[in-house]
Amino acid sequence: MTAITLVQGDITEQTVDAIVNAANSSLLGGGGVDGAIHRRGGPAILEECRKLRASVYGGGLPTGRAAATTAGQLHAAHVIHTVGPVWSHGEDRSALLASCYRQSLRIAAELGARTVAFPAISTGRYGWPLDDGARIAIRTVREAAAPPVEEVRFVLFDKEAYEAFEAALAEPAKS
Ligand code: AR6
Repeated sequence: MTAITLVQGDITEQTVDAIVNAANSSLLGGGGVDGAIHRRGGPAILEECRKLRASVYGGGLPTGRAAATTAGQLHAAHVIHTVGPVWSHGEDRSALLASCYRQSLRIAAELGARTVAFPAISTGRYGWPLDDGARIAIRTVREAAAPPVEEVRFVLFDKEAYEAFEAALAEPAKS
């Protein structure tokens, strides 16, 4: 069974096989986690993102999908870029948010990753309410994590995010 762990901190400082990036569909970088990953990982990541755009994702990486590149100078072998949905009051986009976790885990498994670090996708600039984002993240990882992934580590930037994930993790898994 895959272990789900929580840490408060900066995802770019983690030593894991794969780090998941809360990217945007351009794959060309941005603020938040995305900015930090490109800054700390160096230009090799952007170079591979450009190649992905030139080959497979000319129209951009669709929301809910994921794609991998090198991790450059980060202490990881891979960065898995995924595009979270922007929060909407009028529309339920939670299936897209769950898809980010599911697709990222699928790619991590294909890459043979045993340890994977996730940020709280969509809960920053994309405005997703933290408690709900945490519940979707934990529920989806419980359902979808499979060998060879042994540990899924959520790396939460601040205390509020950490506590939201702690509460979600304390809720019993639905059978
Ligand atoms: N380590 C871990 N978590 C972080 C870090 C970090 N270094 N920095 C921020 N967070 P966000 P989104 C937290 O905005 O909502 C970008 O511009 C942050 O506190 O990074 O999916 C992209 O290019 C929040 O809880 O991602 C897109 O345009 C969580 O990570 C857009 O933002 C996600 O915040 C994506 O927005």
